[in-house]
Amino acid sequence: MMKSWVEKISALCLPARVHVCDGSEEEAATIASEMVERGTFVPLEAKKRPHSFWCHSHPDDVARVEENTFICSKKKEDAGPTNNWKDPTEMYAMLQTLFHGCMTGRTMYVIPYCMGPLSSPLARFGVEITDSPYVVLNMRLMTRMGNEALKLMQGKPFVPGVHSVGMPLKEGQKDSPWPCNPGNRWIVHFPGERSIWSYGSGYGGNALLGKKCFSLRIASAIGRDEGWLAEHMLILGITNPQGEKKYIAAAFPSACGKTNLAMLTPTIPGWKIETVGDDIAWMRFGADGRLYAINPEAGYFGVAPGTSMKTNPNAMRTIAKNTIFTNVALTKDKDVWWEGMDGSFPEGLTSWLGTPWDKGAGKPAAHPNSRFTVSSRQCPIYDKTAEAPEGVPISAIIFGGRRSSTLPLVFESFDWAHGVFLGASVSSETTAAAKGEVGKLRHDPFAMLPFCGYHMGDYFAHWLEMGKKTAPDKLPRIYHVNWFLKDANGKFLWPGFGENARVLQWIFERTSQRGSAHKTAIGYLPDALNVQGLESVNLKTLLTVDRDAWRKECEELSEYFQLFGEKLPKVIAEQLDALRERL
Ligand code: SAT
Ligand code: MN
Repeated sequence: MMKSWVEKISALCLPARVHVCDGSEEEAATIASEMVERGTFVPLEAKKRPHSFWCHSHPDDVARVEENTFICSKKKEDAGPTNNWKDPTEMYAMLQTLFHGCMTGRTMYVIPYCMGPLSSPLARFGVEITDSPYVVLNMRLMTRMGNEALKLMQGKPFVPGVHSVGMPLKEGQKDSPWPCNPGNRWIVHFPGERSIWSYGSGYGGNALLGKKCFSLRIASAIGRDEGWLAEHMLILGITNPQGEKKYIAAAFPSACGKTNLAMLTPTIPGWKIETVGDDIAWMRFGADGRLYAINPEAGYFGVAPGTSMKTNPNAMRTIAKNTIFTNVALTKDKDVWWEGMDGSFPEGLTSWLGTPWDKGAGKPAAHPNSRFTVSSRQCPIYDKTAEAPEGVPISAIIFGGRRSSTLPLVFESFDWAHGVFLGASVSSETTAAAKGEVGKLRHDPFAMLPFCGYHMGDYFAHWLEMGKKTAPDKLPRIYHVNWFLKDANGKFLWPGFGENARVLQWIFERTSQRGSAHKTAIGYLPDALNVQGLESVNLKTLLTVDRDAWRKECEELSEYFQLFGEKLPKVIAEQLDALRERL
């Protein structure tokens, strides 16, 4: 099946050669040295950061492109109002023209890969065809890729994905270090036949098809059909001083701190956090009626700026070697740098644009969406159970976003349906992870707005259905958090990072029927938080329900929910009515 598909794509894209990736170290080393030769990669100083590379993209190819992302379901109403849609037959015909000869002069790489631990019954296979060696090396870190996956996928279904940078090379034409086609980008999903086509971008989620395209957009559609969940969630293990361990999944929009929370170093004595995943969770009910999660990925594609020994020491240790850095700044002595890294800024920086950086220019040296790509196994707190085939049992699900007001630091839902309503109600200020304005408040239900492969109203309904699959006491409890509240002077009210462990402690205790809380109009709020050793925080402001602001929030939500028309589950509308009543 795979062979004939590869031949068909090769006949369409007309590459100069075809290379089936085995995933070996030798293969990666060869590709990396070719990229050094071509000027895409700069090797970093081996004594400081062994086997690591710096590269920078085309200045217009720096983030996900939501306006060029399509869900081509048979019927428009199945893509819903939050996705771009085109008729699949028309789109397919357009893609045949677009991809015709698009790999001329290039190598076509065939990447067999597995999302999820190789031995997991929850894992799924994919094959990405790409003409980008950068994609090959990133997919090698982000997925289980190569011979092993290829062997296991024999006779099993796989999600085919075709990716091209969209820049064929004419005879004798010199390649550019970051080939792409910013004027002509298409990130296309066919959830019906479960396939992906991506053209014109070489960056992140646009090009690494195992990530958002497969593990969220296509997988969410598979999950709806098969009764499981594909979510934009980190997964962490948390152990209390008595040695009791639980797992928590948390959904935040892109670049809102999932990696930092997943790798958190608690400031409270005796507590321990371990990382299962930092971006995506696939969850289904186990035989015991509990919800189990796996992380389909094998690496982190994390935001670099702001990452430091102070904010995320585990991430800093993870990226000490074998890491690809994209769009960060390069130091004189061939190491990497970004805004928010420890210490003073080094002289003689090369900016993410590849040019000498002038401190006075008022522009950051690293792009705000610059990233590191690294294998999970290098994380010093990588959870031993992260590779467990059956996944880990989830005790709590957290939703959150960047909100400067209204949403308190933490609150708990009354029950599953109310929790689903909280997920549907998430809004967050936009970040540099997607092309477009930064800092603008937008609705981002379940942090899945750019990643849901079908109608968002049906997605809400699917979540509600999931809650009926087991006994209520077996369901994870659902929370909403907001680390980003600001005071009147625009200063953050909560210190965040390692101190977020205090909030996780309350959640941990609540799921053990211990933490105390009082009922409010919006949910259960903590009676108290462990703030021992924390310098003056205004807990009162962090844990209040501002009724006027919440009434406005309801008006806002009521207007937003109209977008889903008939597809808005009645339960969600009722939850909103009930909230209004309580206010
Ligand atoms: O570029 S990615 O989609 O992988 C990053 C993100 O937006 O979460
Ligand atoms: Mn993400």
